[in-house]
Amino acid sequence: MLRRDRLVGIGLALAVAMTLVACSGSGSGGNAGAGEPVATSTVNLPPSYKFEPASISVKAGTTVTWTNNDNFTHSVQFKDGGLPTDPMLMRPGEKTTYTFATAGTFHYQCSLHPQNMQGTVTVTP
Ligand SMILES: [Cu+2]
Repeated sequence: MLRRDRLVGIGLALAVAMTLVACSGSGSGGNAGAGEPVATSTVNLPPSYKFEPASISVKAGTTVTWTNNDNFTHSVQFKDGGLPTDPMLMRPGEKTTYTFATAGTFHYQCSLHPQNMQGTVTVTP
């Protein structure tokens, strides 16, 4: 119980710190990097437990391909935007695809490791 309370405390502290960083970085536009979507239609899952790049941008009508090069089964599960929410599972060496028909910002996760694996697809008209 004590341990969980401490973890929650650390989590809150991290959230506050990240908010501060985000605020200080906005305006001048100096921090290209972390949050900038990469213009690509392919996402790699290298060892271990990550989408790379985690944030991509494509034009509407583009088919995005995720390739699992990790040694564990992962999935792509959409979280919003009215997209199908059934996880698309990929065993090691497998790939999955999805065609984004309409513009918007779509968040997804690995349904098996949502705490480590989050991604975003920004679809432009
Ligand atoms: Cu996973």
